[in-house]
Amino acid sequence: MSNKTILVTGANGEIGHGLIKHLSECGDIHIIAMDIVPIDEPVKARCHHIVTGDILDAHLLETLSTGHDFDTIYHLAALLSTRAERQPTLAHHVNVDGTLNLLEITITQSRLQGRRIKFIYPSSIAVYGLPDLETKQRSGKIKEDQWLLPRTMYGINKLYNEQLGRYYANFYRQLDAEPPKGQIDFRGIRFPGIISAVTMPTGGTSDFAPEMLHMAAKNMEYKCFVREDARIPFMVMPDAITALLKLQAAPFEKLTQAVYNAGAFNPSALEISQILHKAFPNTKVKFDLDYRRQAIIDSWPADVDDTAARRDWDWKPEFSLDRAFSEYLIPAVQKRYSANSYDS
Ligand code: AKB
Repeated sequence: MSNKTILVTGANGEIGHGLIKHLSECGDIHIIAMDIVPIDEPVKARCHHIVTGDILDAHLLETLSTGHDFDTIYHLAALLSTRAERQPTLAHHVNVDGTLNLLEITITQSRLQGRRIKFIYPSSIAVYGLPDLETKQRSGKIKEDQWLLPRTMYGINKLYNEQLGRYYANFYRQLDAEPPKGQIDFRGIRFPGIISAVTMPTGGTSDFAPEMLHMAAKNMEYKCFVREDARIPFMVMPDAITALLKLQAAPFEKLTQAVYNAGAFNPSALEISQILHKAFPNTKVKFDLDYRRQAIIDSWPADVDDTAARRDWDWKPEFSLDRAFSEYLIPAVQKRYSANSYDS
């Protein structure tokens, strides 16, 4: 990967931090980073150009597009599931209209450059909607085309954006005399909950796992908003970054679908608390149910079938549940929160 120009939206978010760190270590890549809030200094230092602005500002995006030739766009900016339930109209604007704006500049770029531009999109297990707990327990690993009945605004936005991506890649302006076919190479991953040792997520419903980890490491009691038996798939941030980079690098001809599941492990909330208890004996987790957030978790699959990703672009998580905690999460948070080394 040399002399490429990559645009990352939502650059200051959890995935943005890890992705930009990795991209900046990969060689001669020009990273253009955009976020609605000022980008943190360490991330900024790794980028060639920084834009503080809103993806809803189409004019700003057009100006940005005029000044750069993008090879790939990682569109990470989004309002996550819990936040989106509290502000559904705003979520729809940011998640859908923002994505539409990005797809529009991608089409313009492909026309100007006369080639296909990659659009890498983090979708989510929130696109699924199991009707009840019994069905969830019975259904096992969910395939990409099953239970696409999301019950959250965020899940609806993600599912619709996947369709938008397919449309822009295959059918954009299909009634034109010469439709500009195949100019966007849209590739998506339906991510499970992601756990990072470095950053704390905000606004998600899968946040109970990373919150439990960071609170245990800080020796503080955690009120867990889901039941002990709550179970959804998770992966650690390094694997999420690997997945994005592998999907980006995969040859076009090998991809048999636009959007892929990618799994790693799927512990219950109780199992996570037990692992943490072994590492941090003072861990105090109080299961204090928020039945409305639990209902969202109950509608998400207990596990996903990622056969297609394994076959098409060689997806294989490096971290199993055991390795995730023993080799990455626990040592990293221990280091992070060791005496005087943190401020929150
Ligand atoms: C959320 O909880 O909203 C996200 C997700 C599972 O996409 N982490």
